Amino acid sequence: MADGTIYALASAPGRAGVAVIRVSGPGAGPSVETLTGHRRPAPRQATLARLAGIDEGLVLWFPGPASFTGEDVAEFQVHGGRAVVDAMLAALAALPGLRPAEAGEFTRRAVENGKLDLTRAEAIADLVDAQTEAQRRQALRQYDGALAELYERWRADLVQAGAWAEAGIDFSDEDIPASVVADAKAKLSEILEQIQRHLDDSSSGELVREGIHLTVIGPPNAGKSSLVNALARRDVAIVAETAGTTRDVIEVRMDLGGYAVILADTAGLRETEEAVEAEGVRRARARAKASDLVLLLLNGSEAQDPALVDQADIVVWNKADLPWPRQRAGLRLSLKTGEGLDALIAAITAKVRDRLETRGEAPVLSRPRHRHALEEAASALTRALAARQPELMAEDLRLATRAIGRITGRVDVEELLGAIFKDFCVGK
Ligand SMILES: Nc1nc2c(ncn2[C@@H]2O[C@H](COP(=O)(O)OP(=O)(O)OP(=O)(O)O)[C@@H](O)[C@H]2O)c(=O)[nH]1
Ligand SMILES: [Mg+2]
Repeated sequence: MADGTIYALASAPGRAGVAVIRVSGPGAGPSVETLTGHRRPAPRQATLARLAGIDEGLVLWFPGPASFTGEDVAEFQVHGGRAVVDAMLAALAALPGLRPAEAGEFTRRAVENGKLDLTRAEAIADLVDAQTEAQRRQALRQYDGALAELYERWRADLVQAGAWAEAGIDFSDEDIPASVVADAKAKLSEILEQIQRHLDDSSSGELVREGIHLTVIGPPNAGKSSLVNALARRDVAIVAETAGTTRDVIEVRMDLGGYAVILADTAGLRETEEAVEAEGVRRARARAKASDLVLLLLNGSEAQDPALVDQADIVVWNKADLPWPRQRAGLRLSLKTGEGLDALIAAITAKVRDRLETRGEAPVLSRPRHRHALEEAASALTRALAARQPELMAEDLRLATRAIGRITGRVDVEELLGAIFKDFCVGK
C-alpha cells in the first residue's frame, strides 16, 4: 500500500514552455506551504506564486480524496527549463517524508484508493502511448469505462445466476421450483456466449493497440523495397537493379490513415541454390504466414507466377510505366512515376479498417491480459454448465467469477499491480 509522499516531473523531460511537477501524499500540503511561503491556496484553483526563489509558477492544490490519486495532491506548473525543474525537484527532495515516485506510482495509488479500476488505469497508459488516432480513440473509450462496465456486468450476472443455480440444486427436494435452476443455467449459457463472441473478435482491439502486420511479398525485383520506402516515406530498404537484393525481413512502423501498421519488406520469392538468399525466402514466407495482411507485388511488364495470388489480401502490379504484355487484374502502380500510389494507399487503408473495425461500437478486447482471463472464465463456465454435482458447479462458477474480477481488479489486486505498473512512466 501507499507509503509516504511521492513527487515527480509529470511532463516530458527537456526544454519546454511549461513543466508540471506533481506531489501526492500527506506531505503535499506542507510542500505547497514551504515552497510558496504561504498557506495552502483555495482547492482546485490556479494560484500564481513565487516558489522558494526558484521560479514563479502556478500552484494547484487538490485536497484528498477529490484528487487523481485520492490523496492530497499538489501540482506546480513552472517554466520548463532544465535548471528550473532540477531546482524544484531538489527543493522537494529536501522536504521531510518526500521521495521520488516510481514508474506508474501515481496511477497505482489511484487504483489502490478506488479512484480507477485496472482497465481504466491501463487505458491511461495507452493514452500516453497512443501514436495513432485509432489507438487514441480505443484508449479513450476504455478510459471512459466501456470495458470495465462490460466485465463488471458479466461478473455481477455470474454471481447472481450462480447463486440461484447453486441454491436450486442444493435444495432440489424442497420448495424451489425446478425452473429456477433451468432459468439460471440459461442465463449462464447466455453469458458464456457473450464472452465467446467478445473473444472471437479476431483480435481487432489488440491489433489497434499493438499495430497490424502488413507484409509485402512478391518475386525478386518487382519493386517491393521501393514500395516499402514509398509507403514509409523513408529510405528504409535498399533498392537495386539486381534481383535478390533484399534478404532480411525489414520492418518499419508507420501510421496509415490513423492506424498503427508494422510494414515488412521481404526477400523476393524464388527457387535458389544460394544459401543466404534461400534463408531470406524462408523468412519471407514465414513472415507472410504470421501477418495480418499480405500484399503481393508483381511486375506487370514480365511473365509472373499465378500461384502467389492465392496467398495475398491485396494484389498490385508495378512498373506501369513500362510496356505490359497484357492487361492485369488488380491495382496498377508505377513506383517510378508515382501513378496509382494514392489509390494503393487508399486500398490498403480500407483493408486495414475492414480488419480492425468489424464490430462497430461494442467495446473491444484490447490486451492479452484480458484475453487470458476471459478464456479462463469461459472454460470454467463451460465446465460449470456441464457439471452434475452442485459442489463442482459452484467451484467452477467461483473460478469463472474470479477470472473476470481479475481484469478490473476486483480480486487478487496486489499480485497484479506490480506487473501492470512497471510499464508506466514516472510521473503518471
Ligand atoms: N521502371 C520501373 N522500375 C521500377 C519501378 N519500381 C521499382 N523499379 C526498379 O526495379 C528495381 C528493383 O526494385 P526493388 O525495389 O529493389 O525490388 P525488390 O522487389 O525489392 O527486389 P528484391 O529485393 O531483389 O526482391 C530497381 O532498379 C527499381 O528502381 C517502377 O515502377 N518502374
Ligand atoms: Mg527488395
